[in-house]
Formats: sequence, C-alpha cells, structure tokens
Amino acid sequence: MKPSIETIQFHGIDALRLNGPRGASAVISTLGGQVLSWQTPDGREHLYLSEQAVFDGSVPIRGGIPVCFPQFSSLGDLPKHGFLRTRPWSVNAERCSDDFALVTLEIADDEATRALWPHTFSAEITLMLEADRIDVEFCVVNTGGEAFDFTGALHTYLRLVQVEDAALEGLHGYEYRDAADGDRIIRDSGTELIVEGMLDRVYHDVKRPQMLQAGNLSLAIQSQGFPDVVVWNPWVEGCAGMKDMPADGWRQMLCVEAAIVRQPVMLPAGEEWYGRQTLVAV
Ligand code: TA6
Repeated sequence: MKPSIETIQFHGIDALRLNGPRGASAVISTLGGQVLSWQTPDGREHLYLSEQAVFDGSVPIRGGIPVCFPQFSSLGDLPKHGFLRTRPWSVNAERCSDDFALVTLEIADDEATRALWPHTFSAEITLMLEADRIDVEFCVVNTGGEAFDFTGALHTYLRLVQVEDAALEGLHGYEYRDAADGDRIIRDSGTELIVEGMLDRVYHDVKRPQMLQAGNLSLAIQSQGFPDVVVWNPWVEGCAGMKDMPADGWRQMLCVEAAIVRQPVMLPAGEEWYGRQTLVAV
C-alpha cells in the first residue's frame, strides 16, 4: 500500500494518521501538535501513552512527544513546559511519496499566549514517517519587532517493556544536572545509563547520538539544533504523584528528550530557529 494520510479521531480528539511504507504508522493530534503513536512495520509501538492520559485539553496529554515552548520545565514564570501543549494547532501541509508520509502542523501567538508571554511568533511541527524512522522537526519564527529568548524540548516518551532492562548509550563523558539529585552537576562516567531509580537529568551540549537497547529493541536517537538531552523517569514515587499515570507507568517509559535548557536561544526579530529529533528502529 502506498503511504497515505487520513483524518481520524484518537481518544475523542482530532488527529492525523500517517500510513507509511511497509505498514509503519504514526498519529499526531491537533491538540498540542503532539505525536501520540509511532509503530514500525513489525507492529511495535515505540511511544508511551499513559492509559490515564487526559484528552480534553485541561492538562497536557501524558505521553507521545509533547512540544515544550517557550519554557522548559519550571525554568521561568510561565506554566510548566510553556503553553503549546494544551493549545489547538492547525494542519498546514500533507505530503506522501513511496518512501514517506509527512505532515506539518502550525500555531501562532494569540491573545491568550500574549497574556502569558508578550511576544509574537509562529511555530511548526513537522512529522515525517519512513518505514523504520520518524523525524520530528520544531521550527519557530519570531514574527515580532524585538528579539526574544526561549528554552524548550521535544519531550519524547519512549515505550519500553520494562525500564529496568534498558540501557541508554551515548551519554558517557557528558556533564549533567539532575533535578532528582539536588540539581547536582555530575560528569557521566558509565558507558551506559541504567535506570535504577527516579532521575531527571539535563545532559549539556551532547554531540553524539544515543542508542537505547532493551531486549530485542534497538533505537537510535539523534537530534539537531537542540544542544541538550533530557533523560527522565519518575519511578514509583514520581508516578504516585501524577493523576494521569498508572502506578506502574514508570516501568513502561523513559523520556529521552531533545532539549534547549542550559543556554536559552535568543531569536532576533524576523529570524527562524529549528531543531529536530530523529528516532530510528535498527
Ligand atoms: O523533562 C522532564 C520534566 O521536566 C520532569 O521534571 C518532569 O516533571 C516532566 O518533565 C513532566 O512534566 P509535566 O509537566 O508533563 O508533568
């Protein structure tokens, strides 16, 4: 079957399903411009989506790839992770060939965003699906007359059978700040990262791709434009505090995020910035 794109309802909200080569598929919702599912031709789902996720826009959807902008986490006065996650985006472009399906969603400032953050901007999220790979690109344009700063992330929730069996390679030697460990700055000295408890790390200036290995899963994770990599798992205690996560949800997920955290981006008037995260099932 040739790649195609269809409009669907996904948990009651408007979404697009990308049907890619060899039976690969992905779903992106207009709420939040959020990728919510990615399946490779073997039928394996690679993104975690909480079974208690809320889809009415009152809170961000817990799972998939939330878009955090113009603030990462609580590093400022804005709502946590900014304000794009609960806003409606619109479809800007759809394209298919024999090898891929691609959609672009867009959003711009309005009265509600300007009430929180006094800047004018437009943003796009582009999802490109190939047989064994997705590319998610986030682009921001400063449409106003003055420069602004931002931080942000593609807050990717990867699905695992059991996080304790996973090993994340590629972060060796990089410095990180761990919010789950008193914000201490540490240099990673292990050859691979094994999750053995709550962690909430921002790795700085990461130049290498990561490889997530777990049982028969091998996933390559690469980013462009985003200098930092965030690795987050809430573990038992973090999950207990989240209404939209089941008690054992921590076990089936690991966030590996393409992020801008340590050094905000300064975007001059009229300029454009973009960053991308690529996930490849190998
Ligand atoms: O990216 C990691 C993080 O900033 C963690 O501190 C954790 O709280 C997570 O994001 C989820 O944030 P949320 O607002 O979606 O509950």
